Amino acid sequence: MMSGLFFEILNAFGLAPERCRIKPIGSGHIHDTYLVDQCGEGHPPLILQRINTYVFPDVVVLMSNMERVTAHVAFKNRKEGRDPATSGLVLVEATEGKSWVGNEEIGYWRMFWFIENQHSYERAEGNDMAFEGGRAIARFQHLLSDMDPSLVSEVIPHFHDLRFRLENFMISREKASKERSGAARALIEMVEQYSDEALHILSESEKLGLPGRLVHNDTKFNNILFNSEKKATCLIDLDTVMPGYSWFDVGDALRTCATSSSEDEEDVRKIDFNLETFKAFAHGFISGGSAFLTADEISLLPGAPVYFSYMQGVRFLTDYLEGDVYYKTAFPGHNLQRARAQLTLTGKMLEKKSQMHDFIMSLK
Ligand code: ADP
Ligand code: GN1
Ligand code: MG
Repeated sequence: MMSGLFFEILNAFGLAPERCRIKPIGSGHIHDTYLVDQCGEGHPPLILQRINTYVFPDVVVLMSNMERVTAHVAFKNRKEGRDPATSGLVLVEATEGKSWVGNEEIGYWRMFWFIENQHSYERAEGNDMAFEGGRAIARFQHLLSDMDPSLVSEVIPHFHDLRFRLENFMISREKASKERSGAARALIEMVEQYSDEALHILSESEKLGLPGRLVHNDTKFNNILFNSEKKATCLIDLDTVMPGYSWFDVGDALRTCATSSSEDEEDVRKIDFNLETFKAFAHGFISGGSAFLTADEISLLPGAPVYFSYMQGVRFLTDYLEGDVYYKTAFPGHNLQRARAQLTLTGKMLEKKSQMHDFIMSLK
C-alpha cells in the first residue's frame, strides 16, 4: 500500500497514484531517491527524489540552478543531434509551472524522466569503461562551456575548497566528544601528514591562473549512466554544477573508479589505486576535452585524485566528529570507516603520483 505522503506527492505531479509502484533506488548519501513505475503502456517510469534540505536549505535556488542546467544540457543535446529525453536529465513539471513540490511538513520533492536501459557502476569494470567515464565528464564540461556561469548560484559555498574544509575540520576536532576524538586519533594524524601534498594542486592552479569553468562537482563514478553497450550516456546528480577547475571532476571520478575497493572499505589491506584505470580515464578525459583543455590543466591531473580522496577523507572525518549530521550512515562509526578508507587511498595514490605524472607527460 502506498503511503498517504507518496499519494499526495504523485498527485502534485499530475500522476495517477493508484497506478504507481514506488521503490528506493541508488546508493547516494544525500537525497532519498525512488523509482516510480507507472505500470502501464504509454506511462513511462520516473525518478522521484526527496531533496535533502540540511545540505541544500534553499530549495528555490537549488531548483532554479537545476532548471537552468538541465535546460542548457537539453538544448545542447538537441543542437548536436541527440534526443534530449534520452541523453540527459529532464525535469518533470509539477503544478503551477514549478519543478518541485512540497513544504516543511511533507518535505521537498522533484521528479526526472527515467532514462531506460541504463546502468551505473560503483567502480570502472575495465579500462574501456574508465576511458568512457573520462570522456563523458569532458563532454559534460564541454556542454556547459557556453553557459553563462553567473546563471548558476553557489548552492554550497566553498564546496571543493580544501582550505575551508580543513578549517572546518579543526573546529570540529576542538568541539568533538572525547569518545569520538579518541576513536579518530590515528586518522587525525593522517590528515596532518598528507595536507601539504593534497593542497599542492590547488596552489599550483592559483599560481598558473588555471581557467575557472562550470563543472559538475559530484562525479562519483555511479553518477555516470552507461547504456547496455557500456557506452556512457550522461551524467546525473546535477545539484552541484558550479564554477570550479576542470580537474575537480577528474579527481572525484578517479577517487571512486580507479580503486580496488569500495568508498567505505573496512579492510584497509584491500585498498589500492589502479594506475592502469587512471591512464585509461585520463586518456578518455583528455581526448574528450581536446577542444577546450589547456596544457596546464592537463599537466596538473595527477594531483586531482589525491586532492579528492584526501578531501573526502577530511569531510567524512569532520562529519564523524560532528556526530554524523551530513552524510547518511548505515551503522555507528560508518563515517570513521569511510574516512579511514579515503585517507588510506590517498596514501596509495601518493605512492603512484610520479608514475601518473610520467604518463601524463608521455602524452605530450
Ligand atoms: P542518489 O545518488 O542521491 O541516490 P541519483 O540521482 O544519483 O541519486 O540516482 C540514483 C540512481 O538511480 C542512479 O545511480 C541511477 O542508477 C538511477 N537514476 C537516477 N536518475 C536516473 C534517470 N533519470 N534515468 C535512469 N536512471 C536514473
Ligand atoms: C555525496 O549525493 P552523492 O552521494 O552522489 C556528496 C559528494 C561526496 C559523496 C561521497 C552534495 O554525493 O560531495 O563526494 O557524497 N554530495 C554532496 O560519497 O555533498
Ligand atoms: Mg548519485
